[in-house]
Amino acid sequence: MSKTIHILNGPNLNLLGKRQPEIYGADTLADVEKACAELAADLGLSTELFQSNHEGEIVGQIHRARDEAAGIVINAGAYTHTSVAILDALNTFEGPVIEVHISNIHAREPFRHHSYISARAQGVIVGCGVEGYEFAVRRMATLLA
Ligand code: CA2
Repeated sequence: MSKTIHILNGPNLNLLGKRQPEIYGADTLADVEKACAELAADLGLSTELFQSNHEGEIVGQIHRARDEAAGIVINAGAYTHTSVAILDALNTFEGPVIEVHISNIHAREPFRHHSYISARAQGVIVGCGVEGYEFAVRRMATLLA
């Protein structure tokens, strides 16, 4: 059976492609899911995409990933900048973690410059648009090989 990568998305990312295309682009989360699944299949992996607007649900999904996923790709949205709970959950996961941000958080407001998740991540991809998710899947294939 192929190894599974969980691709976790935080609050408001369900609106991808529907609002603020000047910041987040025109692709929807369903487009991201399809592109990542196709790429993962080419690399001998599978993906499962999850999105929630609730911090506790993201923590719960990280707990499920402990049994179900070989690696985690995470864009925690605004929780990136606030959530010790998500960092603590990621610290219970044994596989690699790659953090993704669609926008360049370092070129935006100062409160977006700090990420709690980066302390746990093997890699961080920012400012590459939704293509960053595919870069993360590719990197995950290297880390899991
Ligand atoms: O650049 C990113 O990927 C962010 O994680 C996106 C978060 C933001 O709070 C982080 O600082 C950076 C916001 C997600 C909002 O997603 C939307 C997508 C489309 C339309 C409206 C919101």
